[in-house]
Amino acid sequence: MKHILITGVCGQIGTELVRKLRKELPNALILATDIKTPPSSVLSFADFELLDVCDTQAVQSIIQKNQIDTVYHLAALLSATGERHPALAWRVNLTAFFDLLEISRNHNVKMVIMPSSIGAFGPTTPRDNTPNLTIMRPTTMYGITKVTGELLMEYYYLKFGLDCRGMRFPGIISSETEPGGGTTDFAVDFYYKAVQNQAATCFVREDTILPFMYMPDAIDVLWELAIADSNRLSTRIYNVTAFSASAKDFENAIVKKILNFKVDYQPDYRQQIADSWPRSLDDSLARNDWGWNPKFDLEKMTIDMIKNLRLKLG
Ligand code: AKB
Repeated sequence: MKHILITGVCGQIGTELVRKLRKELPNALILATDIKTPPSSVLSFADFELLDVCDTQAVQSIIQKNQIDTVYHLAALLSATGERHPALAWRVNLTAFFDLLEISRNHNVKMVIMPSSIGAFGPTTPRDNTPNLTIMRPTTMYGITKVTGELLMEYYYLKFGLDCRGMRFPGIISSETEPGGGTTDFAVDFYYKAVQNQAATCFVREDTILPFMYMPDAIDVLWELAIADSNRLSTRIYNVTAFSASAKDFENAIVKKILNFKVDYQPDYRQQIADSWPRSLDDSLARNDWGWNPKFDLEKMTIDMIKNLRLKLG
């Protein structure tokens, strides 16, 4: 029986990952944790304990007590929040992650899965069809913690045999839990505003192109990479993407379904972050090594998002 620990379960990914893990592993111990109490949906799929990932003693005690063998480490500050609180981003995204890796190797954890991000790239990275292995000089604290986290994962795998696996997620769009503090959050906001017949204010220019993925695909990435045969993995960290779109492309896709939707573009400090990230990713390694293949493009996602948000928001 698997004993799984999820940190940061209250975030955008965690709230949906628990459902998938429970479906795939009905008999597993799934221990979801966060510094705040989760929505009731999480509690119906997993046990829950309050946990501050910066409290090393508490992390160690939870891992030991529950004989954890697999960790999904989702606790993190996103890019825009990280720019406002760089020291906290370092502590949560990196110091706590380093401590978690140390605890894992010393207490029989077999696998650690941690999402990285397109934020790990920087302005000197080739921005189109960005390769898996390329220049990585991020200029945000978020990016610095993500690229360093990636290096730590490779190190712990090579030196200690800890099976670390990560994926560089693009902007993730979900109808269930709203993101908090990311640079790609504008796209999610468009859908919420459109369904409530409100105009959106967008904090990046309309021609800002970034890679994106719909949450059901992101959950598949997390599951498929975790169960992939280790012998087939040619790297520990994979680029993954579904489609690239500009802010205007999102607006146009929504207007096809909700005719009166309007966006006011008012770029702020997040424009500079977006401009330092890839416009599109080469994820052929993930496709070749473990069969990654997204199901949603912008149009399919837009139909599903609007349907789900109408049900949710009435
Ligand atoms: C963010 O915008 O910070 C995240 C990410 C791309 O990592 N959504």
